[in-house]
Amino acid sequence: MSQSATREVRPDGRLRLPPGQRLTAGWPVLHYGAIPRLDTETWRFHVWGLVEEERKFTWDEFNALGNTTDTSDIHCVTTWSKYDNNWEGVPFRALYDAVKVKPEAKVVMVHSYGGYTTNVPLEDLLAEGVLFARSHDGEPLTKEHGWPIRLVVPHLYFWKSAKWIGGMQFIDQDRPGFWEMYGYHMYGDPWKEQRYS
Ligand SMILES: Nc1nc2c(c(=O)[nH]1)N[C@H]1C(S)=C(S)[C@@H](COP(=O)(O)O)O[C@H]1N2
Ligand SMILES: [Mo]
Repeated sequence: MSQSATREVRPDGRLRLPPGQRLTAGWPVLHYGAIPRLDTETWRFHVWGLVEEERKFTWDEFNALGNTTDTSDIHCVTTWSKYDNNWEGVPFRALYDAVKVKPEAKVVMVHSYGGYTTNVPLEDLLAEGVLFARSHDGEPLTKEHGWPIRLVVPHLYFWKSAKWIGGMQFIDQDRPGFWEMYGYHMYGDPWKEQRYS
């Protein structure tokens, strides 16, 4: 990657490459534990907590919520970044509109098949570019990258982008997810280098 690429400036005036990051050409695979065995017949997306009605969406119901594409950069806390990822899937906003979230809900505990969790403020999930991605650069997600669907939260470190996502629990107070319990930052803004707390 050329020097100029790493000095690129974003429309908001911040450097495109957050501090302490370096560009990678490939796409590393990073997760704790084994890849869960899933199939779209039995897959469900469970929504519970501070919502009017608890729901379990089937694969078809979930995908019928809406469709969107977004291109964004990945910033992993272990210092690799990967530019221009083309994602396609269900926008978070479509799920949000479908489940009638109670006003007390402030945070979402994201749950993945296999037991991984991560906490994200509701406001951040409603930001531009947040989606449940089924495909990356025009190809279905591979198993190691989160098939059949993963969360993508482009403006936070990539550990918030849970692979093999299976549910969201709406809660009124922030609490740590899996890596957050082991010292990762509760929020994780790459431009503020909120890596560990
Ligand atoms: N379910 C699950 N999702 C996860 C993780 C995990 O361990 N389990 N690791 C996170 C971390 S730390 C990173 S950096 C990214 C890596 O995604 P990738 O393997 O597609 O690059 O997934 C995130 N999502
Ligand atoms: Mo990570």
